Amino acid sequence: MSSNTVRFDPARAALLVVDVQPDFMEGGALAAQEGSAVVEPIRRFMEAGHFGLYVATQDWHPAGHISFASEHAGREPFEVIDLYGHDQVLWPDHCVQGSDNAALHTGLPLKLFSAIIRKGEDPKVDSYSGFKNNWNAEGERPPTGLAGYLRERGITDVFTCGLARDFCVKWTAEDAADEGFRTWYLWDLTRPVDENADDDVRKALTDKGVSIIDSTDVEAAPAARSAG
Ligand code: VGL
Ligand code: ZN
Repeated sequence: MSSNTVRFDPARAALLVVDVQPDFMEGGALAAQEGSAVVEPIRRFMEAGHFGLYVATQDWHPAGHISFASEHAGREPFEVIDLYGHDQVLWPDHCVQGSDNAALHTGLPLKLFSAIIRKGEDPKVDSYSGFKNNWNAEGERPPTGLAGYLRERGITDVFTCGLARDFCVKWTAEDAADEGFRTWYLWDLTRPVDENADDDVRKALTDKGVSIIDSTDVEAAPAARSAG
């Protein structure tokens, strides 16, 4: 047994698969580095059946979303502006509602998802986390309802993976920890927009109490062994 093996009750554990959508992969509007490389490993990891609940998030913006650089005259993608008192990265137009590249990647076993949480629907507010929008004009971060959904399902442990490592998976994991879930970040099942951010991402997660692990640390969990 690996000394890194993590222990948890599968019935009380959920896997959150964040924004595995073609727009975040090679050829997409906002590609993470080797974004498509997570699809097959996440598929295998889901099919291994370690968890009692599988939830996906889906970045889902109306056309003309405030996070799109195209909405800000004279601005280029990846510039940072102040929005409602917080940094806002301006993105290429991406994950527009109903577009092919906004669909969940069909390489995932989509039938295993009990819920799909769409986010970024408010035209005036960005949303990285599956739990809460970014700050709105009132300085609030309106919830998506995911925390309540997980609690009502008896979930105590949340495992996170998907795209992108330095934005939506990171924010989702941080919020999961803030919501009181024991939170795990499956590093190998993520890819970054900015690979130079890896050290900062690790520190931010560790500071929040999120455990950074690899998917192989879960393989030898009790449920998986007895299922063998
Ligand atoms: C994401 C930037 C903008 C992500 C979504 O899924 O990480 N990043 N929208
Ligand atoms: Zn987005």
